[in-house]
Amino acid sequence: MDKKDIIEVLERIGTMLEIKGENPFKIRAYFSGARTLQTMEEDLGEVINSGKLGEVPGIGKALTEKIETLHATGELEFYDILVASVPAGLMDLLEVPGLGGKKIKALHEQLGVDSIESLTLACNEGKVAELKGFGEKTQEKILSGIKNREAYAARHLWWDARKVVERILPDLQSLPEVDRAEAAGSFRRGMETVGDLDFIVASSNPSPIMDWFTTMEGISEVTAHGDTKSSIRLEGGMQADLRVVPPEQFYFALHHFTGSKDHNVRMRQKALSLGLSLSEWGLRPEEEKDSSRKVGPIEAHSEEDVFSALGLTFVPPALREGMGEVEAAERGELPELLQYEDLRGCFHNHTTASDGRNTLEEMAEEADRRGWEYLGIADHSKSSFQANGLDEERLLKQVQAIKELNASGRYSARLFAGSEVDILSGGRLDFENELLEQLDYVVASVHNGLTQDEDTMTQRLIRAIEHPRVTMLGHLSGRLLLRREASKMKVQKVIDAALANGKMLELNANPMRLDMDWRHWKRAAERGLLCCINPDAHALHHFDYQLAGVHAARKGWLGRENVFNTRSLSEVLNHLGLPVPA
Ligand code: DGT
Ligand code: CA
Ligand code: CA
Ligand code: ZN
Repeated sequence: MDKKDIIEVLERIGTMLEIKGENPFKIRAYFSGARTLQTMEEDLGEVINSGKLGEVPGIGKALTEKIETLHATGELEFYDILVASVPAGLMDLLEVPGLGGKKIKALHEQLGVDSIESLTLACNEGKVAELKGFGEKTQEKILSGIKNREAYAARHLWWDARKVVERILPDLQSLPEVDRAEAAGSFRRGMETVGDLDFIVASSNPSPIMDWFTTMEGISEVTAHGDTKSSIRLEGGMQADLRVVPPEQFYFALHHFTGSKDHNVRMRQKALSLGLSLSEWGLRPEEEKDSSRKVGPIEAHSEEDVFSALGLTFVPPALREGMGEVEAAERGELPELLQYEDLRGCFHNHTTASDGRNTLEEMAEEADRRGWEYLGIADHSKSSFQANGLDEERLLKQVQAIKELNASGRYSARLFAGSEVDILSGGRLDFENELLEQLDYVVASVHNGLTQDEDTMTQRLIRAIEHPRVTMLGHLSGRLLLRREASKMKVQKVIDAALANGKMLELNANPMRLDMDWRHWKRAAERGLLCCINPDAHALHHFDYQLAGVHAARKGWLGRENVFNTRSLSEVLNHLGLPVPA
């Protein structure tokens, strides 16, 4: 093992000892040993061979032996044992700038942080800032450090891609050489995660556009700079391609690069069945080999034209996943998709009573500001103690407060008193029926034991669905996109149970969740499953998440009629079995 690697091992030993809270003198020995090696000018191998390592100031006997072993064998039992004794997630935290052993120890002991994921959560909840020796600044630094670390991960949340597109696209569109510009690819299809951005531009003068794109602000690397195609990496890690095509090709290129591949394959097959050939360049009659008759290409002045040339109605980008959209467009049977404006309220929201950042009143005010007809409050239940879940007494107080606010006429949005009740590990709910009966509705969610085996989890969820007081299940799979896998379960069985019991499933609109996944919604909704799109808001601006939820719903072919919270207040009251005012 060479010097550089040995230094790293020594530093990691020091850090692990810190995390374990070992003797500070012992810890310091490793860090100062690492520093000594760093500044040592002589060749480490020579020093060792001449037997003089032990004489170097700052390197004691124990350290000398370890360095010599590492240098000779590349291994050290002491190190291996230590590594095995520290939770793996804790060592990941070292990759966050500003975090060393002592801070990690504090985070682990005082907040139960054991992974990047739980650290992000603790920061978002403001808990890190409250720790002694941390503060608001440190918390912010940690959060941005985590973001940077993720930056080079392969995919990005649609929500984050959207911010980048909103920054770049208007500037691109306003360049004088640009006729038209769009962001295509998975972003345009509203995929929950996006690999790279694909900008398509119509212009007959590409060169200045290429120059602009590759010298834009916020670029960390230009990976390709061609005549009509360039690729960049942005600060933050996201990659973007830009293609310039002649104006007459624009809609064919836009369609092609919007994808998906499966959709494109179906479209090309459809074209072939009509004797046409479809590509990113255009649509033209297939070459007739034995004919001298030349027929010109078909023009498209909009994307609609591309579809109608194939006898298809327009397929919204959200549906272009090869899930039968081309066949449905042939028959003119595409659904009228849900729109953001259709939403009239939502039901899964938190306040300062549990782990939200805004009070009940602030949330109500925001609902009014957004013109919503109703707002459901569903704070955590008592078993979610890490989220300051409400016990019976605090929940009843909140129910009372909500009643009083409704009676006061202060807000035009009707408030509903609910709870996000934990589904305990056997499927039992966190509150007794007697209490649940006092609520307007119940969102039942899993927050612990997410790694149960498939059958156990399926049974657990079904039992919750069968509980008479449960209105809907929250964030079915518990996945956190790009961070945490979905819990294993037999989704179809859960959907069957929801249908049999007339219960709803949530489409959690948090851009990191988008759960239940849109891939299940098409068929489930066809069978009659009702969807409720909820932001799971922990702060006022989280209501914006509803937009991500609507995108996911559209990918699941959902229309207004499939979504509970598009309904009017009186319909909602009816559904919940509550009296409708005259
Ligand atoms: P991403 O970036 O991984 O989130 O996914 P996309 O869908 O944006 O994929 P990308 O960026 O590789 O390519 C953009 C679109 O271009 C893709 O959706 C369909 C089209 N495309 C790219 N390569 C192929 C291909 O080999 N065959 C076909 N049929 N279409 C392709
Ligand atoms: Ca892409
Ligand atoms: Ca691409
Ligand atoms: Zn939850």
